[in-house]
Order: sequence, then structure tokens, then C-alpha cells
Amino acid sequence: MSDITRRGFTKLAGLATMQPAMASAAFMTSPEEDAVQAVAGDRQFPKDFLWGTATASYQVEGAAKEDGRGVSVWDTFSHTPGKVVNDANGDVADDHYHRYKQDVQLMQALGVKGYRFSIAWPRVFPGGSGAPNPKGLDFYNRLVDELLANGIQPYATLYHWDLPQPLQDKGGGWESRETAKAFGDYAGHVASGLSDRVKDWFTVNEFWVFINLGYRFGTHAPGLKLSNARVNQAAHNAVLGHGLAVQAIRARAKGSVRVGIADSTSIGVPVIETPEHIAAAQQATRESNAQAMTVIQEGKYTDKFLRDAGADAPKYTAEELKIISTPLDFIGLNIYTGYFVAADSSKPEGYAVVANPKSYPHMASSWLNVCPESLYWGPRHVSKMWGNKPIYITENGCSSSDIQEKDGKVYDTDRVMYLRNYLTQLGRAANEGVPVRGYFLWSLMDNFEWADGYTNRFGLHYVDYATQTRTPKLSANYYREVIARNSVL
Ligand code: PNW
Repeated sequence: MSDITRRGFTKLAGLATMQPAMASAAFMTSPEEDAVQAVAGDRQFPKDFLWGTATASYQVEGAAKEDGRGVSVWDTFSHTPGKVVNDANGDVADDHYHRYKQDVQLMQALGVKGYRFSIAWPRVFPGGSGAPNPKGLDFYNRLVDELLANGIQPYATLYHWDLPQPLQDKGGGWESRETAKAFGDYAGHVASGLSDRVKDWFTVNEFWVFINLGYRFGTHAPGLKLSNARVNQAAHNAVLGHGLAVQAIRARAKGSVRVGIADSTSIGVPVIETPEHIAAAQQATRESNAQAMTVIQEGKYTDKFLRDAGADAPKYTAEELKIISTPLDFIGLNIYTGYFVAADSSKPEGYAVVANPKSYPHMASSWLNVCPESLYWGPRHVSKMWGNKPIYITENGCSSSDIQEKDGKVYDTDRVMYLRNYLTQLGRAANEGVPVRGYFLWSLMDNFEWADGYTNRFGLHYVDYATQTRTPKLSANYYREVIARNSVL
């Protein structure tokens, strides 16, 4: 690393430690930095835009056997040799269960005003249903109090993939409608316990990922490779569980709450931004999310989905479709990438997906193609198709092959590049009037990246797992500057 780069970083890091007001005062005095601000003015986010970070229970908490926590499918899967890189597991992870106060201080230093975390179902109901564990909510009570004491709003996700193992053993997990019912009951129980302070709720995280990786490809827990028909039924039961949870949260909440989802809605991006390709990309987005966001928003499966699925289509009732499409207060989108779409009049659906060449750039995770435009087109398609509800980007971020340099710092210039480009596109959407209200960066800190174990790092903070030391990366300093200015720079 050159001295110039080092000096630049030291300066940046120095600025970042100041209070926002001081930082902007320092800004005004330097002509060089004034020039930067002039550009940043065009990239200003709406007043009250919520900047946040996100994590999930199994990926950060550890304390796998503490305070009566039951076993989840991810405990079972990660403890099965050969399933996770280096046979890693979440037994300790980031030890967030014990270090949450320190982690809230990391958020405080970033200046975030929102924290999206998830609740571990097996802590609350070790058996999945039946008797709740009396200590199950204690940790989340402490966490929520600590967040609020630091001026950070809690955004709770109820299901981020750690299904209680007994529900897998009994009915095959999401293959059973009983799991959907149990999820509703669990959601209502948690809402009744926390909703005096937690006002914003997400039911399920990323239908497509846990259903397809868990039940079709077997690369995530529970590690199954089921037929199309069985996968489709599991997917249906999962959106049904979502709908039941929405109703249960509202029924049992103390005071008013807002409920939404955090879905990995896949985003069609027009190959060229002309009206025909834009329309094609929007239609592709509707179809490629037929089993999750589309059925949730429209209360029916699309004709194309039912035609393509044929005899493998899920079995369902009209009543279930109503539950699934219970209106939401906001929409959460986890967006990491997109796929390109072109108009194609030779196809009955009127569009074609354009495959990327091998040289298309991606981040450290091979699936994570760099596609900043997804953060513009995602919210725009969703609000055009399904109405002007508030939208939150519930996850966005990237993996990088981070290393700690001899000076102890992590110069993740690629993550800064990624964030700058994606946030520019998000700002474009916000400034055009698309109702994006907030952004949760994945992730606050490096953590257990599912089947990749600890090998792929997504954090703003580098975690040395041997000592549990957290070190802010260059990207943490970058994000702090974005938040302080409410603007991309
Ligand atoms: C999301 N894919 O997972 C999850 O919500 C997080 O728990 C996870 O750590 C984060 O994104 C980064 O991976 C995904 O293969 C996992 O396309 C896989 C895919 C997408 C998202």
C-alpha cells in the first residue's frame, strides 16, 4: 500500500471520528472538500431517510446452548460434516449474545438510526410450538432496551432461517402447514412480548433462498433435494406462514405496529434503459417472484407460474390466498444483484433474460454480480406494480476478501466502490419520488455466512474470531460519512 493511500485513509478516518456537525464544519474550511460537497449535493437523500445495519440471529449470536435455547435446523446442518466450509458452525459466531452492548456502540459510532436483527425461534419455543421458554425473550428485551437507550430503532425479523429442529422432524419443516401455523403462533407471542418497544416487524427473510437452497439444492439447512412439487408446496406453506404471522402480530401487538417482509425479490434490470426494455424488466420481475412477493401482493399465483408448474403446482385454497395477501404496512427488499432483461416479441411473455458473459464482475461470493442498477429498478418496479407503500432496503452489501494489513486496518476499497455505486442508484430512485424510506446495510460485522462458514466476510467491521475483536474497515468510515451527510459521496 502506498504512502499516499495511507495518508488519505488516515485523514478520512480522522474526519470520521468527529461529530457530524464538526465534520461538516471541517468540510467548509477546505476548498478541496467543498468541491466534493458540491457533487454530493446532487446525491442528497430525503430528510428522515433511515440509515441502518442488519444481522441475523444464527449468524451472530452464538450462545447456542444457553438459557434454554432449543436446536435449530442450522445447528443440525452445520454439525453435519461436509455441509459448511471448514465444518464451521454458529455455536459461538460473533458471541453477540454476550457482546451486544459493545455491538450497539459500534452502531452508535456509525451513526445508524435503525438496527435490523432477527429473533431465534428456538430460543422462544425450543420445541417449535407448545410451551414457550420463559427465558426466551430475555436477551431480546435487553437488546431492545440497549438500542433504544442509544437512540437506535429496533427492526425485528421473526424468521431468518433458524427453524426449530422438532418442526423439521415432525412434519418436514415448511413441507407441513403445521409449521406455518406454528410460525403464526410464535410471531404473535413475540409481538405481545416486545411490541411495547418494537414497532417495526418483518415476518420472513428471503423466501426464495431458504426454500430453494434448503429444499431443492440441499446446500442450506435442512439440506434436502426434493421434487418440484414438494418444493412448490413448501414455498406455498412459507408464504402462508408469513400471512398468518402478519395477522397474529397485529392481533397481539401492544399499540400500533408496522408489519412487512424482508424478501429477496429478484430484480429484472433493463439491458438498455428504453421504454420497451423497462416494461420487459418489470414484467420479468413480476414473474420471477411469482411464488413470493407477487402472490403476497396480488393474492394469486400468476397464470404463467401455474402453467409452467402444471401438475407440480402447490395445493391451496382461496382462503389461504387471502391470508397470504394480507395488506402490509411496508415492503422490505433484500437486494444484492439483478439480472438483465430485454424485450422479446418472439416470446409469449414478451421478454427474455439476457445471460451474463463469464467476464461479468462479481464480488467475493461468486453469486454476487455487481449490479448497482438493481437498487434503482427494484424499488421502482415494486412501487409501480404494487402501489406506493413505503419501501425499505432490508439488506444490501457485499463480500470482499478482506485482510487486516500490518497496521491493523482493512482497506476494503472494493466494498466502498460497491456501496458508492449502489447508493447512487438508490438515491436516484429516492429523488425521483420512489418511496424508499430506509436502508439496512448487510452487515454490521463479519459473521457466519451460512454454507460459506466464516470464509466470506460481509461486515463493515472486521471480526477476528480468535479474539472477538471488531475493527472498523474503510467501508465503516465511508458509511459513517454517508450517514453524517445524508448523501452519497
Ligand atoms: C442473504 N444467493 O442471503 C441473507 O439474508 C443473509 O443472511 C446473508 O448473510 C446475506 O444475504 C449474504 O449472503 C443470501 O445465493 C444468500 O443468491 C444467498 C443468495 C442471496 C442472498
